[in-house]
Amino acid sequence: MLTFYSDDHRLHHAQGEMVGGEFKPCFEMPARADHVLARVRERDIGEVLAPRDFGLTPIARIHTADYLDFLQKAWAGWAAQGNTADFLPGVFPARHLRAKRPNDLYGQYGFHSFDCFAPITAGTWQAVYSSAQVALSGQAEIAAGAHSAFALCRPPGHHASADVMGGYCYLNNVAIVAQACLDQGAARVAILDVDYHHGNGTQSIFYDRDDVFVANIHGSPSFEYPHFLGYADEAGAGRGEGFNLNLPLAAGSAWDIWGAALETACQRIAAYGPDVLLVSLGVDTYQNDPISSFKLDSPDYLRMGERIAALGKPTLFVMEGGYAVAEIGINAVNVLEGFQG
Ligand code: Q9C
Ligand code: ZN
Repeated sequence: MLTFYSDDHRLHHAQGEMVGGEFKPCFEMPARADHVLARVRERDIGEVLAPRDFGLTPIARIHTADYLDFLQKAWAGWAAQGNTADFLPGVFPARHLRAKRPNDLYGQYGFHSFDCFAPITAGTWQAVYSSAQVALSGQAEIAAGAHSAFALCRPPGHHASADVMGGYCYLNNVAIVAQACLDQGAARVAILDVDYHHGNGTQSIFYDRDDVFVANIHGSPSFEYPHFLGYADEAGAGRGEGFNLNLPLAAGSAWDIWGAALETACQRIAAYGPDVLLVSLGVDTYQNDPISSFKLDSPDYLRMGERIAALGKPTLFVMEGGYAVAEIGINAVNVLEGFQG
């Protein structure tokens, strides 16, 4: 299968994040994409292509104008105030406050964030814009008749909702692609999110819709990030009722439990009968991932790909998380090789 990739991901390399009360190097780092790309080449799964530029229009189908305006202007405004270090938010319109968008940049950052894990740097906008174009280029390949493609996105996207960033995510690449599929004539799209963390952004974007079925397998929010979404009783709302499936799992889950959840998700996807399948491919379910608790081993990712392939749908894999940097390439490409058989 073809892989889409842009070097622009390198433009987003933030200084750090809070871990155990200390400011430590970001887990979400450029080396992640480098390792995946190296493995794609080593295993020779297919050509690597630069993305095409589809512009802002498909991105604006998912994200609000205010949000995109903030993301594009934030760094320049921050730098104009004399700052040189990363821009991070610190105040959010949580319960008991008023969610009215302020005029100042710092207030707007809090308004458009749910945590402090989406820093803005000089190159963040270009990196996230190109990451979305990588995803859209994969979508175009599927729309042109390919059975599968791999969008090697970085930064990831599944924690970002229509107007709120967080969890290393700014633009929701998989959601942008799902909407592009629909806009080009697909009637039903399924998203299978296998990242260790619940894809809260993706869920929220499609929660009241029946044209995108979203299935998530993840560490339960009862103990794991993002803490405030991802429970099993979240099944969709309004006409979207029954079109969201959450399979939260216990800490320490290994392939026996994880694979059973995948089986459940795949049966629901098969029953939905999508025209296209989009996989939010996070490999932070790996046993040696530094921020996760699941116990998947590298060969398990081959089985994951095999089961997804058995759905028989045109499938776009969209890279999300995975922080065991040395093994992220092996695990991600194992899914693709398992899929290809
Ligand atoms: N102790 C993705 O995998 N970490 N994002 C918070 C709090 C944020 C993960 C840690 C994890 C975000 C795309
Ligand atoms: Zn994750």
